[in-house]
Amino acid sequence: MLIKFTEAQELLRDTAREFTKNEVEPRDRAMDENGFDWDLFHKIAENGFMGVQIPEEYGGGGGNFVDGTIVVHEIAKGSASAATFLGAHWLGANLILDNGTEEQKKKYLPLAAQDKIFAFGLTEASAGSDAAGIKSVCEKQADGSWILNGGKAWITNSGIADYYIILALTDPSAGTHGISAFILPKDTEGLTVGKFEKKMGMRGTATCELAFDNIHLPADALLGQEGKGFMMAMQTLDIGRFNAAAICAGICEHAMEIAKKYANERKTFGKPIKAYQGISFRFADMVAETKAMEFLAYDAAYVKDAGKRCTVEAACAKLFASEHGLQICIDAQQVLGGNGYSAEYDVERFVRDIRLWGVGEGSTEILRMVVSGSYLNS
Ligand code: COS
Repeated sequence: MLIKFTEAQELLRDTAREFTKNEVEPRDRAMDENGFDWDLFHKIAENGFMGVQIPEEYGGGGGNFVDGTIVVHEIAKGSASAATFLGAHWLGANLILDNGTEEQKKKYLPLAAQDKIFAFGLTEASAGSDAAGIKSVCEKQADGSWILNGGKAWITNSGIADYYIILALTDPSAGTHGISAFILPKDTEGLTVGKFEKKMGMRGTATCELAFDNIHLPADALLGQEGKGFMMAMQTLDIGRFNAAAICAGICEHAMEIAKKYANERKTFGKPIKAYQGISFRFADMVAETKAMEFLAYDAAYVKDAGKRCTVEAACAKLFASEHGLQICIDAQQVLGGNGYSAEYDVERFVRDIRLWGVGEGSTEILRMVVSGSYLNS
């Protein structure tokens, strides 16, 4: 690999890999059937993964973005859902780390680093790709407090989160500059958690509707500057996107491992099926494309760690990983023939799981807009 991990990062990778083998992978099939696994969550928290990127002074592991990418990449090799849960938690926690006042950081980051779950609430039922089209409104009161009305949809970790970072209009006439972010604790009066979505995949993550009915928030619930919420959300999504690319790479590596074992063991016409070029060349493409996914994901994380904007790198990483990743999972399924269609061999689940990344945290169409816009207009 061109990108060289430090010794500490190699140790983190090995720790996350070991944890995934022992604790994560054995539970993934049950999570697909039963939903979010609280027992696994407690183990994730006990092992310090919740706060990998939170500075040590706030009780976290003090890692950087590459460290976070390493963790979700490894965990995705055992469970796409568990990795996606963690990535969504970090989206919320990162918003506080990057934009919070010292008081907010001291209050919330130690909780995020321990065992309180955070979620990032941007999308609404009628505003996904057009993120600036949200309708939730947060009105400032004379005493500086806020009243929040509206709702959210498709928020990963909703229904299980302790804290939501909610994006809402504070000046509906100001477009993207009229959106602000707020910290909303789960037990706030006026917050209703709706039904859990029945999803094609990623069934080990919780996804619900949220409704806000005249929620009274104190003045210090505002996160970052008033009117800067859209930009903060976009910066956070950049991080979400390169982590999503790493999750895709992890899912693909898991699918390929299962397909490789099968290709070695399964015989047709007197030979293991790996002896046929129709199968072996498939593996060549799968290996090459998965390597490219890793490069793109870690490259974007490195750019972010260097303190630079990584919007294009992150969009390229997720665009490539979501499209090629889906095809790799389908190809791995094909290697297994009829068995690939059975839940017993797991790969059908990966096809369903990875499909999320063609639409979540920036659809492939939005990512094409981001990349082509940056290239053609520069
Ligand atoms: N980092 C920092 N700033 C950013 C940014 C980023 N990644 N992306 C946009 N901005 C800034 C722009 O620079 C611009 O600032 P100024 O007005 O000060 O110049 C502002 O934010 C508005 O940007 P833009 O004009 O590009 O906004 P658009 O409404 O045209 O939206 C897209 C742009 C389509 C790219 C955005 O809405 C998007 O990413 N949509 C998908 C949302 C998504 O991923 N949803 C999934 C749900 S989250 S699970």
